[in-house]
Amino acid sequence: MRLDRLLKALAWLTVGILRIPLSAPVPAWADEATRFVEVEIDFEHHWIHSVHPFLGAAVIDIDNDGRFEIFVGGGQDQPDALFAYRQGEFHNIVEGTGLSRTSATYGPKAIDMDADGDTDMVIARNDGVWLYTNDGHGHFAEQRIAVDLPPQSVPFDVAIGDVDRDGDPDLAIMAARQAPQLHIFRNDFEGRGASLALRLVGTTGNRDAIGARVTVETERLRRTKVVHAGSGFLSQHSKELLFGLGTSERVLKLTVDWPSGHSN
Ligand SMILES: [Ca+2]
Ligand SMILES: [Ca+2]
Ligand SMILES: [Ca+2]
Repeated sequence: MRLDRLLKALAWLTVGILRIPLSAPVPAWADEATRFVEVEIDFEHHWIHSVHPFLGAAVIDIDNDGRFEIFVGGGQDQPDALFAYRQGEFHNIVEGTGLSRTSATYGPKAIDMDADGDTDMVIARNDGVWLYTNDGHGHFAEQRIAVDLPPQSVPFDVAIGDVDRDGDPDLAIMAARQAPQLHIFRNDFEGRGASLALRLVGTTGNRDAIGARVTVETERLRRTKVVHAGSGFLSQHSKELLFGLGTSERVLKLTVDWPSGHSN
């Protein structure tokens, strides 16, 4: 190709690339529910060179009102934050929840560890892995999990999956710097409630059903979860949605709102 033709082609490509985000039509499937609006959150991460930077956030409904809150991990000497979206603004409501510490947070995970129907949190911090048990009203009891990690290793993140297929969530902890780096811990919580595991397969939208919203209703409770992709630092939960149902005996209704807009 002659040089002038090559330059013309490059110029056309450049213009084309620049124009794409400005002029591309909104796809037909992108209705109001799938467009994004930027809303500022009042949170600036403290990062110092002696610890690793901010790595994690989690979406959790702390008080079972069907509206999700957002947990944001803090840096060294910085409290974690928990944002509730009310009247078009995010408000930090972490105070009084028992969720915050000032050690650097690497990987927060929202999961009902004891399957009592209230979503708990497991948080990997630079001083260990911590369990926060939810009382169902958004107040959490803190307990350091006795995981046996090699000395000098740092728990960078926690991924959740039912490894032994008994219905409760087990933990995969990535503790970098020392081999072995991956540690699996089985959940043997005594007296746990009933549980339901769902694996969604999309047929008209994305096959992993990422973005699908599932609501389970029993004779005692109503819980909603969303299928997420990626979680924290270099980790990913299993794609099953694990519902803790407490003392429920029957699922009365199960609704799936697919990202395509369809419902079942
Ligand atoms: Ca809520
Ligand atoms: Ca729980
Ligand atoms: Ca299990």
